[in-house]
This record gives sequence, C-alpha cells and structure tokens, in this order.
Amino acid sequence: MSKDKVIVNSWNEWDPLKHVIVGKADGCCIPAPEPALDAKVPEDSDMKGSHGPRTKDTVDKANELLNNFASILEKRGIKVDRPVPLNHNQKISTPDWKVDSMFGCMPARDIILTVGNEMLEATMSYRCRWFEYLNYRPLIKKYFEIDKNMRHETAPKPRLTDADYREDYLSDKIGIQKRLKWTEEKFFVTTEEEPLFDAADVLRFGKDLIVQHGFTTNLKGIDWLRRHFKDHRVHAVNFPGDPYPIHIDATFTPIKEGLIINNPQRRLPKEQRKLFEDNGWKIIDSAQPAHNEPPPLCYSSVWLSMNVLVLDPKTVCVEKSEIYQAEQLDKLGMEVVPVELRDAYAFGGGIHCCTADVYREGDLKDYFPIQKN
Ligand code: DAV
Repeated sequence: MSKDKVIVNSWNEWDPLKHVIVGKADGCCIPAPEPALDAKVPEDSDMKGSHGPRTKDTVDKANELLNNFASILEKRGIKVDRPVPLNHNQKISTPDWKVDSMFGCMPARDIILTVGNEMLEATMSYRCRWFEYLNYRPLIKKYFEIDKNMRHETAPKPRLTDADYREDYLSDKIGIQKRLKWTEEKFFVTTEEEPLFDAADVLRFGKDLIVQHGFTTNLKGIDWLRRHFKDHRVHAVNFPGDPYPIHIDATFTPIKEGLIINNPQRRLPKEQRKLFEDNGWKIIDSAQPAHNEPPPLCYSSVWLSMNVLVLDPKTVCVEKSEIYQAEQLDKLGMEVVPVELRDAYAFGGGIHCCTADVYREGDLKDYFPIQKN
C-alpha cells in the first residue's frame, strides 16, 4: 500500500461521493450542422436550423443553478471542482473536417469516465465535441500531479469522416416509427468504421461495466473498452423504445447495490436482464416524468427525470420539479435532496450529466459473481 495522496477513486455509481466535477454553462453553443447532429436532435426540436452561442440570460441562469448545485454538494462535505471553459464559439478543424463551433462544458459525464484510479477521456462522436476534453485538462493535470497512482488515459481520437455516419440517417424526416424500428434492430446512426463511445453510455458496477450500444457508442467502441479495461467484464446493452438512444443515464439508473430504476418506455430486453436477475438485483420501472416536454432548445427527453446523482446508498439528488421521481425514491427509503436544474438542461443534460466522479469511497467489488453467458 502506498502512502501517497489518493485523489481519483470511483468504482461504481452509488458508493459515498467525496469529490466531483460539476460542469459550467459558459459560452455553450448550439452546434452548427454536421452529419451526426441532425440524426441525434429530435425531429420536432426548436433547435433545428439555428446554431451559434446561446443567449447570455440563459447562460447566466444555467450557471446560477449549477453554482447552487455545487454549493449544495459542498455543504454536504463533497469537494467540487469546475472545468476551465474554452472559447467554444470558434471554428475547429482536423485534416478531415471543419466545423463552425464547439459545444460547451456542462455535461462532464459525457466525456470523463472514472474507473478506479483512472480517468479516461472518451472518443465522442460529434465533430463539435472533438476538443471538449480540453475544458477538463487543467483539473486532470492537477489530479495527475498530486495523485501518484492516478492514470490519465485518452481513447484513440476518431477521424469522424462521413464514413462514421449512416447515410440513411442523414434525412431529418425519418419519422418516429421508422426510428423505433431501426433502433430496435440496432441499426444506429453510427457505423462500425472505428471505435466510438461517449463516457455517459457507461455505467460502473464494480467489476462489471454496462455499456449502451446506440447513437453515440458503437460495437467497436465497446470492444475497445473491453480490451482496455482488462480486469473488468464489459457488457453491451440496448434499449428498444428509444428513438434517440444517446447515453444510458436517462434510461437505466442504479440507485444502490441490488436496485436499478429502468425507464418504462425503454425496458432492458428480457435476455439482457439475466445478468442482473441471476445475481439477485431488482430492476424496477422508474416513476413518470413531471413534464410533458423538455425545456426550450434542449436535446434531451423528459426522462432527465431519472438522471439522478446518488450521493451514497441512502441519499440521492433529484431535480426539484420531478415530484414523481422524488416520491418513488423516497418510498424506496432514500433521502431525496431536491436540486433545481431544469433551466440548465438545454446545456447538455441533468443532474447526473453535469457531474463526473473524482472520488467515491469503497473498493473494487464483484456485484455479479454469477455470469452464465
Ligand atoms: O432521454 O434524452 C439524455 C441523456 C443525457 N446524458 C434522453 C437521454
């Protein structure tokens, strides 16, 4: 055992949280058109056809909510770090492509995957998000300098040429029925050209990593994760019923050891439930969202209701207006900490999205010792 200071350690989604990154809304842009984007933005979205920086008043409001969330966490003894925003409103390019702007640095969860003492920067699959990791580099650099065992890793940067995107998805008038059929058949917008994944498609259950195969993560990306995390078992899952399968954290949410809430419109297929059921875990339907529509200019669905942040196996942060989700978790014996965040959703997601774990207590454990497949 080394006596060095440990900064980075987090093996699952529910052990007591002690140190976390909370994103910022500064300078967030609605991305300019690019191949993957159209397919991923809801067809009836008010964002279609507009791009560029979000208005100052919406940025200020989102930052006020994110700052309040950070102080709620700090008052509970959790250390909070914030990214250092780049100027997102600048053109970026690689030898393969150019886009008019970047995106932002609110959803830290999308980029940074913490597994044990490692922080891994995901490949991402939007061109506008190619450089997003740079917002977090000042923090990661500091962790790396202080914590002598911390591993800073980055996944192979993808080329993101047009070959990464299925042409069938380039129309913005596919229609929900066709989308549901395609996603059920696992015919997603991303091809298998090269490994692609977002960190928010991965859930950590000790030795097992559960990864959603969908629009932002392809099978090669999951295979890359499997080869990279050699001491883990990496499982691909998918959730029919979601016309825009982007990130697992408004679909399947572990609350504590043995208990997962699952979006009732996107249930985990029967054969994929075995791993959990064989090991005595319960998967229950989540409560309904409190809203019929997402807030204006928002990419995510109303199911950000279940995008909760577990602070420890008895305490969970739930968005303040999500009364049904709060009630369900309260009945399950959790202390619910209400956090107002809805006016920040448009900047990249909810309470889970805007955070990334740095340190949770606890060690690597095997929660699924029975593996029949
Ligand atoms: O249901 O729109 C949002 C997840 C964001 N990380 C949804 C997924």
